[in-house]
Amino acid sequence: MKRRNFVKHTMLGSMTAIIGTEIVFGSSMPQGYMPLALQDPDPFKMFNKNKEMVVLNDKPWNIEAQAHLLDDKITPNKYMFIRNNGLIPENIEADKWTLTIEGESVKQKKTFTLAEIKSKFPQYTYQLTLECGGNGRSEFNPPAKGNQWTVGAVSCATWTGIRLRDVLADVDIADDAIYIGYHAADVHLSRDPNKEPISRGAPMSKAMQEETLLAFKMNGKDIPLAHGFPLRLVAGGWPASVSGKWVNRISVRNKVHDGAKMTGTAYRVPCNPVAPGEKVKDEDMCIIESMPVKSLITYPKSGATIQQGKKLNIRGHAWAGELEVFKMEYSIDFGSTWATCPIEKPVSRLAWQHFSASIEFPKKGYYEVWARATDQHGVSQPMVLPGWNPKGYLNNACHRIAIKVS
Ligand SMILES: Nc1nc2c(c(=O)[nH]1)N[C@H]1C(S)=C(S)[C@@H](COP(=O)(O)O)O[C@H]1N2
Ligand SMILES: [Mo]
Repeated sequence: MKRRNFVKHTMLGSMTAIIGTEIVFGSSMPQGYMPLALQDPDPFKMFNKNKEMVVLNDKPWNIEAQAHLLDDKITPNKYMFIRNNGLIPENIEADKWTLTIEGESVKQKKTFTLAEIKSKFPQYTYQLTLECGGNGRSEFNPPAKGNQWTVGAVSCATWTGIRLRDVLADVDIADDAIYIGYHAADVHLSRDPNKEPISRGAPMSKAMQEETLLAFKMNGKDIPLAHGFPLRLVAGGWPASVSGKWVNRISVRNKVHDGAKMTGTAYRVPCNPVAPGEKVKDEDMCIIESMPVKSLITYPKSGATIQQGKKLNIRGHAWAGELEVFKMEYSIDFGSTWATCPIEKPVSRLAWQHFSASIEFPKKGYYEVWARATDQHGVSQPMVLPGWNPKGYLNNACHRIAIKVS
């Protein structure tokens, strides 16, 4: 077979695979023609997401869950939000994937193949909470630009990989290292190969934590493409933007990493509170580190109706960045009084915790159930929107659901 025909043939093969049935007159399609069925891809099929997931943007793909979809203790792929800053890399060849450790603080840069990474270092599995720094952005006023996440940009899957610190220990690193920054294979929206969609990082102290992984499995399987196949960083408890997907290079820096989306208003908030809408100088902005205490009622779905005299069983999760949640409360009277309910210990550090309560309502009518978590330092979720910031990060206000008793 001539090479051109071969290319055409394999293309037809992969198109058939995606469409799911034979393209009967496929050999008559003009070369380079994209069948209509593939022109407007179905994101739910493409990413294996549940139909109730909400697409916020398709260039780049950004998809969030709804509270009731996050009911599982371990988030399955179909309910995991997708946050992309650029275009998902294409034609990844996992058997040719490498990770290079370089940067000012690396005396001798070193490259590992994915196979070496999997065989040379001990593997660990942790359940880790990943929440986008912009989760809850839609509520800020004046509004903040960016994806209008409501409550669904959070997940807690199990991640398997090696510790970043084990790889770093295998490389000759100078004493002046203070930060790491990741570089990845995704493509800038402009398709300019000299631009990176995002290149963030964390201080050495976070990079060296036991739970900071270079992961190659999610929930026991290869990481789905949209979530960083074949290799991603997972730094639970910090804004999920630190958890670089499709990672192929890590810079060990002798200064705070200055990659794309590390500066200006990106993933930074005013170091001190400001009035809504106020302009904030660059030097008065601080990088977001550990995420604040937060919780989500995942059952029932907001709007549920129950019969009078029946108890309502609610459940959900709570998390607090690097910290543990120590107390969980709910209110059915718009925050006037609160009742405590049990909160489970995390299965491992940086995993979300589960709560449940059985609620009695005094009479027929409309109610709201509000949930409030408190972290180990005694800091609670605010009932209303917390501090305004230019990009609408860190909204950890109490989650609320509507209930009718009939
Ligand atoms: N290479 C790369 N890594 C990335 C991103 C990205 O656009 N490119 N987005 C980051 C952001 S902002 C978030 S919130 C998380 C989302 O992870 P998920 O899509 O697996 O849920 O990935 C982070 N890692
Ligand atoms: Mo994010």
